[in-house]
Parts: sequence; C-alpha cells; structure tokens
Amino acid sequence: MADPNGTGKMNADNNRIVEKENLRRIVNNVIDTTAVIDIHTHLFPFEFNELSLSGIDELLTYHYLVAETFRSAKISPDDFWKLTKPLQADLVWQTLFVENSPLSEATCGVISVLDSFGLDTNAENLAEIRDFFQSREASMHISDVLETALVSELVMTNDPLDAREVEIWRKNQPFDARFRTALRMDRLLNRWQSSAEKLNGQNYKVESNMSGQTVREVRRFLDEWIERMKPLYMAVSLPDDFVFSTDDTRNRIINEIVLPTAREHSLPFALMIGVRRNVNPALGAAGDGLGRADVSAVEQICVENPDVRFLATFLSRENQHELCVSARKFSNLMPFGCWWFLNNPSIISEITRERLELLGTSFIPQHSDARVLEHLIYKWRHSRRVIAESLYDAYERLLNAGRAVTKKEIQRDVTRMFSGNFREWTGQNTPEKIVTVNISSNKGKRIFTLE
Ligand code: FIX
Ligand code: ZN
Repeated sequence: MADPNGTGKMNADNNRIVEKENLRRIVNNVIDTTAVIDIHTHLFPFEFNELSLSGIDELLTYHYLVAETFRSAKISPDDFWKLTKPLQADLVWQTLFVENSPLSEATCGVISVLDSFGLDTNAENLAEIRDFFQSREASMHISDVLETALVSELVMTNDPLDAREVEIWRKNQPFDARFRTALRMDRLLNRWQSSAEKLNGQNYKVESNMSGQTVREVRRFLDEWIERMKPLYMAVSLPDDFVFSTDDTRNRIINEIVLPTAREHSLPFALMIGVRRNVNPALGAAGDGLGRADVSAVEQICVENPDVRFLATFLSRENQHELCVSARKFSNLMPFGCWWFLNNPSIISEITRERLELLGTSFIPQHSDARVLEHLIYKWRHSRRVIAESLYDAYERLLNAGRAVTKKEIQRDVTRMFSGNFREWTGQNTPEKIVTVNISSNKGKRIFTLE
C-alpha cells in the first residue's frame, strides 16, 4: 500500500507504517536494540589464559595505536619495543590523548570505551583507569562488555598450528559458549614449507612438494581439528597479489585439501584479501599495509565451486565495490565487514551504502576484528551509528519512491544483516531468531533483558 508522504495510515496486517518524522528514531532504536553476531575477532575467553586480552594497557598498545604513536612521539620503534607494556601504554596515552586530541578512529574508540564505564576521558595519567580495570572480575566483565556492545556471539580466530593455542585446546576444557570458533588457515596456505615441517613433527606424513600421502594427511589434520574445535567456518588472509589461476602450492592446497574439506564438513570458506604483510617490519604487527587485489580470483573460486559457500572481504575500498558486483553474480558469495583500514566511519558509510544499493540486505555489514575485549564496545557503538544512518537513507529513499515500511520490516531487515545471514551461511539457520534487548536503567545502571 503506497504511502509516499508517510502519513502513517494503518495497513492491512495492523503493523503501523512508520511515519516519515519517526523513521530515523525507529531505525536508530532497532539498530541499537538488535544483538549482533560478531563474525570475525581475535578475542579469546578468559579460559584461554594469556591469549585473552583486556584492560587499558592492552587497549593502548593495540597495533593501530602503536602505528599512530610513532608519527607523533620522539621515539624509535626499537626503543619503544624495549619498554614494558605499561610504559608503552603511558607513552601512547601521553602522545595521542594528552599532547594531541584523540581524533583518529582508534583513539576515539578508546575514549568511547572509557566513557561507557564512566571513567575520566581527560585523565592526565592512567593510574585510576588501571585501578578500575584491575578491579573487574573477569567473567562479569566479559558479560558486561558483551551486553554493552550487544554482541550475542563472537567468532574467534583459531590457529591449529599456533603452539600456545594448541596447548590450551589439548586440555579440552569447556569455555564460554558465546565464543565460537573459526579454523584459520594462514600458516597452512601462506607458509606451507614451515607448516609441513611442523606437521611432520606431529606425525602427519606430509612432503613439502605435496607428494605421497600429503593430501590425505593434511585432510586428516584438518578433520581432527574440526572435530576438536567445531568451527563455524574456515578462513584465510591472502595477500593483495593473490590469484587463483596458477597451479602454485597454495592453490593446490586450496583445491585439493581445503575445498574438499569445506564440502565434506559443509563449512563456509572465508577469504580475507589485500594485506601486504611487513611493509615496515620495524613496526611489528603495526607494520602491515594494504594493496588493491584482483577480485576475479574470488569469482573464479565461486564459479568453480558453486556448492561451497564463501565469505569474503577485502582491504581496499575499490575492491569492496567490485566485491558487491561479484556478489550479484554469485549467490554462494557473502560479502562481510569493513575490514581493518576500512573500519573508519567515512568508509563504513560508503561501503554500507553501496552494499544496500547493490545487494539489498543480502550481506553482513560489519565485524569488529577486536583483539582486546573492550574493543567490542567502541567498534560496535561506532559502526551501529554509521549503519543506522545508511539504512535510514535507504528507507527514506524507498518512502519517497512510494513504499512505506513498518517497524516489523525494519526489525526483519536489521536482524537479517546482524545475524540471520551468518546463521544461514553457517547452517545455523534456525527460524529467524530476532534477539532484541530492552534497555532500562536502575539508578543510571543500564539493565539489559534479551527478548
Ligand atoms: O588477518 C587478519 O585477521 C587481520 O584482521 C589481522 O591480521 C590484523 O592485524 C587486524 O587485527 C586488523 O584489524
Ligand atoms: Zn582479523
């Protein structure tokens, strides 16, 4: 029933049509109360001991902020790395938050985190902030952060060739069910020679030239870790020069091992493409850069494997537009997130808008890539604002074209993007599970009740 002026007439099935003047408020409300599945993070539950990072010293020594500090502090990377982590954090705070305004996305993010806990965002030093984080009981803090960020589940990055992580998995301890798993393939696919040695050391009979029983043995390795980890998907980060047309070792492993494993276990394969590792090695994890990749590599993988579901994201903004076009050609290709150097409001806005214009709601708008627990708070608070604005404009355009929407439809659309598409992609397609939150407050404390 057309209602171009949004006069708010009741429609046949009793859903109140959203009046134009209420549209922004209702879109914001739905975005702010719909829980999200955070499909790619580097977080771990506290049962993973030193792999689980939280608190102000970890927040301030995040590699995003380390890179920014070197641009304003008078210290060499070598001298910075010699400092203890608290001294590194002190220098980052002094440089980026006291001597300069925290205007970058990563510094403003720390301000959002401190603000969410009611901490002094203008503190001259970190003493009181450190005391606060050290006073937090781990499991309560994790629940508090997940509820504040409205993250119902998050997916870790799990590396079966990382010795520290393997040691924890071998203990076979239960851990927080909100932390789901993803089987990460970087070492296998990008560093095959060293991985082959590690696999041989674990009694998997593999040859560096992939001869003999290699394929069968690597599949056995993956099958055993899939059984242990129960991953929702397999993933790999690939460089900007990745092509799928050559018969190099990486593509042989993808074709002969990874894709057959994806089929057998009905697991999606996530392709994260565009990194240029160690552009400046002196900066460590902060030293990676980006390059524009060849999106046709993803198209080739999709066309050759129509029975496998792919998740994909790119590091270059031009590639993100090209990915939207590729996704229109392949219904087994799900674009996701505004990754890493694209995770900035101005670019999230561009990417979300072009996705809505080219794909409707058939994409996953964001992931946090959180490395420190409290990242969830700022990365989702900032992204929800931008996604809400982009979505509002899309509904306003629809209203002006002659079709009004109801709140039920807005809720349906946001739920699909925030969790439904991922649940469906990973075979969790339970009936549309709309998880909303009723936020009330009791003496200023936000109380969340999931409905
Ligand atoms: O490959 C990845 O998962 C990247 O997200 C990381 O390597 C990167 O350091 C990161 O955390 C970006 O946000
Ligand atoms: Zn990541």
